Amino acid sequence: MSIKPLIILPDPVLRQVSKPVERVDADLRKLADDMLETMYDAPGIGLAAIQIGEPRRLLVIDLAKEGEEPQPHVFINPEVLESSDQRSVYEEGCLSIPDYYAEVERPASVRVKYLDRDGKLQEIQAEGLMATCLQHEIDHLNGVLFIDHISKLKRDMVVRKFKKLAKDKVPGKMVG
Ligand code: GNR
Ligand code: NI
Repeated sequence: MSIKPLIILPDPVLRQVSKPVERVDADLRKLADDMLETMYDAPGIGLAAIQIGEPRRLLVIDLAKEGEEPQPHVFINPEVLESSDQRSVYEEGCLSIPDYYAEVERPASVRVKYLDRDGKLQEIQAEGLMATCLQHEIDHLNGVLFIDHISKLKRDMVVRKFKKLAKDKVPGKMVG
């Protein structure tokens, strides 16, 4: 297992649409394990493969609280089958947009079908934080970020800040 570097805004990789997983094999399970290790290290409660530069339709989630038994979930080729009309608002963050948080409104519950790490077809009726997190991660598979769900004014501010941070990090860009 290994911890992978995270892709950070405004890297255009985050806007790629990920490709369906064709085979749930040892290679895919290794990727899922690396994603879980990277997520626990960050730490975060979810991670999509594209956040470590792999454009495959795969995400991991663990909502266990600190001190609890880990509850790693692997979702392969997830598809939202049904969304509730009822909405809920959560303060979201993203490992690809460090230290920025904003309230996002989404369907309060979703029914999602997916393959598990054994390649077995599964369905989940998700509510609460699991519903929000699944939607946040599935958005990543489609090149969508949580800031796409906030006002354009706020989004433009965040993108500008991260563009400036990225520019300041380029070697050779000296002051003066
Ligand atoms: O760690 C994370 N926390 C979080 C909080 C509220 C809603 C969604 C999330 S997902 C985020 C990790 C991440 O960036 N996943 O893509
Ligand atoms: Ni995210």
